[in-house]
Amino acid sequence: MSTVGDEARPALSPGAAALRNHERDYDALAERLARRGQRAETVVDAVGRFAVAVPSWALGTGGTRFGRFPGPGEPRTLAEKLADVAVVHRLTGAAPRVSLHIPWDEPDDVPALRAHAAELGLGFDAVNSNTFQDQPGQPLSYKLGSFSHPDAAVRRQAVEHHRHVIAVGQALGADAITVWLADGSNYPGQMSLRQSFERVLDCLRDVYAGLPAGWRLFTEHKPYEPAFYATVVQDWGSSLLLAQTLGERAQCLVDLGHHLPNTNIELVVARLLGAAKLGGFHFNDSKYGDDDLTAGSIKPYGLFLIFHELVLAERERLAGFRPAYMIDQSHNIKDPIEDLLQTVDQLQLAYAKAQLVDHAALAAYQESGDVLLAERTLKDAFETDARPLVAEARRRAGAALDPVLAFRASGYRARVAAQRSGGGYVPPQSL
Ligand code: LRH
Ligand code: MN
Repeated sequence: MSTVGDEARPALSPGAAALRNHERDYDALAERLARRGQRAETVVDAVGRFAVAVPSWALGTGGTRFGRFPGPGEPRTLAEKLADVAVVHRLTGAAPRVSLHIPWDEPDDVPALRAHAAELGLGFDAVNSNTFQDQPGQPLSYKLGSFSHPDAAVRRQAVEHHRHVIAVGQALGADAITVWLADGSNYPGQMSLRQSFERVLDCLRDVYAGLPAGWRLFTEHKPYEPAFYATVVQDWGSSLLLAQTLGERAQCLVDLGHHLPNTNIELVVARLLGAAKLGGFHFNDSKYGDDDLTAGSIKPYGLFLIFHELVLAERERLAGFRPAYMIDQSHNIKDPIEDLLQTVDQLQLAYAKAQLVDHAALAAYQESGDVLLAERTLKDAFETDARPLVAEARRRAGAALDPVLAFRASGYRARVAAQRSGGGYVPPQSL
């Protein structure tokens, strides 16, 4: 990439100026990495292969029990949600799939939805069941649980729901189901701690037995909420027990927000990787509880350390390593599309930095017991400004150098705000 003196040239358009700055930043970083014996191209290619799924439930404004502050142009239909996901994919080049939540986003015409998604260049990732709410007309309530419910009829109802979710997913071309159960208790004595787990395992066995060929079942643990004393699948150990008992197509899903403060999540990831039971992620960030904040916004070093474990597994071609990368966030105060653009960027960045670890040096320092230089080897990668590598990967994918600024410049939100309040539908091609 050649650059010449600026003074002779007329002022560049903002786009051209941004590209020129990017090229200079990229060149400078590539030169610096080369001095460290690293190839910028290798990282750009790796980032180019990274992809994450967008949750169908995060395109509208999220809220808390205290309130929700909806923004302009909220998607009203699944088709409009897909249009918004297509915008995230177009600007990042890394969000080609949607993870649906059933029945929140139950398609009324599956073939039409699948065709519409394909037109938009989108596919479907793991589908999510929901036995944490009662639906209108539902015969039996999940108030006291679903798979762990004392009443066998409620458990059967919940198993039937999972079979339905799998059928919808199969028709959409998905190949996995995520099972997060709110099952638990609020008071000591309310629920048998062992029998509730046995009942969950029994029901999961029924669901697992009906898994289509090539499908996986992800168990998602969570320490509390909505149960505030004991949650049946409370931690990674409980999730791993289930996955190991069910069979090789059952794996554990790690939602970053589902860990008590100060939990070493990268250690949990390393344990599940070692057991060939890491099925996937729900990426987000949190300060206190399941806050569902933007990934990388609170603990960016923690996110990097998780990706470090993933890159090690990738490099070692670890058995069973095929993680489903998905986002699970609640966009309470940021524009949902902008939040997702920022999230994908943060995930691409953490992945790029993890690729920059000098793995040979790290292994040598670990083996020789050089604690400080081992730690510094990780920090050198984390403290490298890898943004030009991520921007270059996006540029090569025909996406935006800076997705958030490109989205703002597109005026998409204003357009959909006008259309959706007026009842029209805005095709994403109009970005
Ligand atoms: C539970 C959870 C689960 C989803 C829900 C939307 O907290 O993380 O993954 O079903 O959020
Ligand atoms: Mn989740």
